[in-house]
Amino acid sequence: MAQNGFPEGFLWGGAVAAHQVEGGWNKDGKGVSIADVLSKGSHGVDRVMTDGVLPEYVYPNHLGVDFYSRYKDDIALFAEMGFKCFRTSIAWSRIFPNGDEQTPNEAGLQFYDDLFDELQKHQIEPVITLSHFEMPYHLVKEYGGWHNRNVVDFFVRFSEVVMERYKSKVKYWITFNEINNQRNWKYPLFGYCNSGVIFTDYDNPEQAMYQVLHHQFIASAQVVNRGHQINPDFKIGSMIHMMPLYPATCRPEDLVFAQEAMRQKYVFSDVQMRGVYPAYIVKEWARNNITITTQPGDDEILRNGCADYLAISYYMSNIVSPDYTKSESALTFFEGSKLNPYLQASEWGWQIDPIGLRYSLSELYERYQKPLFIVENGFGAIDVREADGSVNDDYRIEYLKAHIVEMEKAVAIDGVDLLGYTPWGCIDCVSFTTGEYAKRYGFIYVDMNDDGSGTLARSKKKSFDWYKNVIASNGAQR
Ligand code: BGP
Repeated sequence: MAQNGFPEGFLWGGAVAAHQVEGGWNKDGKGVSIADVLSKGSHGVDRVMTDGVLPEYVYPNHLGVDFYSRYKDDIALFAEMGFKCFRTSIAWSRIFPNGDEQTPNEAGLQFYDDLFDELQKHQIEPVITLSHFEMPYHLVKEYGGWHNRNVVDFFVRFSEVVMERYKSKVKYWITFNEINNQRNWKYPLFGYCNSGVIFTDYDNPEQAMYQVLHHQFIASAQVVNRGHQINPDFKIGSMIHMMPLYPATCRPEDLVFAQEAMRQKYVFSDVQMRGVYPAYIVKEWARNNITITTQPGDDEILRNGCADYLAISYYMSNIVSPDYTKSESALTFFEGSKLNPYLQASEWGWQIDPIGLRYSLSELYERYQKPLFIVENGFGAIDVREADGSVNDDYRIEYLKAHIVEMEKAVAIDGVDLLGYTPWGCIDCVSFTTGEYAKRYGFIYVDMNDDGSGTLARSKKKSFDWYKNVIASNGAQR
């Protein structure tokens, strides 16, 4: 191990998702995906789930940042920063436009072949998410999304097709992006995009959510299993949105409340990492009269499909207490939480907590004893471009630096086996929660604005050279 704490071969890189960067929403046979019918929001979070009937310009994902045609130039910039890996997703609707066809769309498969070849040319390892907040819209309309068990088979077939096709080009896979975020009732958008289901449309929303999840757990386990048959060297991860929930005070009631709240996150990784539903959730279902429809053999499928590593996104922490009401959480990301007096928050109420990252890594590593991968972390901000075109994003550098310091402690002091680090939105892209271009994360600025103006030209922000140095020194210079 290198003296600075990061192991040799540590995967420094960046992350995006297909629907937030690619654009080309109807090119080369691509079908309509759920992300294509989400309207733009505003500074707050009010993206509208439409039926694809609004005028085209209000759908930011139709254009993304035109990565579909500009990926070669963008990858050259990633290579200039020294990226060892690049995380993106495969748009399911490029491969199976409706989701339920027998034959995949060759043009869609070819696009990712070319993309992976380009990465390979620069020795950048792809890290590929199979489901990142999008699915063919047809499966939502005709099948009711992931509430319908047939969707499991469609997803497994899609996954088999791409894992077979790219078995010599892609080693790191992730089944579902932030599978646990569906539980964040404050943002029904997460559940909708992950599963095509609005849980509150059901009489028992909790039961509907767990039914959806059971199907996704089964699908994920089957994909892990099939993937290992296709190529035993594959590393297939599950992923959660990690947001530690701290007790608001040292009052024991607060501690137990926070512990129970955390289980609502851990249940997702517990099932995928251990292959069995934990006792606390079985008890919870019994208490709340929740019944999940399963099929014979499901337990075995789960047991035989444990993920190889746990990927996490990490942006913030929150504090919770049984005393907090829903309305008090207006300023924070999480329902039932308040602003933490010891932390600062971004304009969107995302509370900045680098130490929480170290805490999270240690907790998760001790819980599962399997490698971890930070596949998202970053600071969304409204960047100002100076007259000379420069963007002095010192706040972003400061945020990332502080997180890297804590990440190193997790590796060097706590002994966490950490595979890599891919800051979110390494190139500016469409914000997921707000649908805006204005909320930016990138090292690379994209000239695109929410009023539709902009040339889509790329330029380097101050953080570009800073991150390049971080990577070149394997994290020592930051
Ligand atoms: C995560 C999602 C990403 C990304 C990120 C930042 O939850 O996995 O897709 O968008 O959050 O969120 P936002 O773009 O809303 O700022």
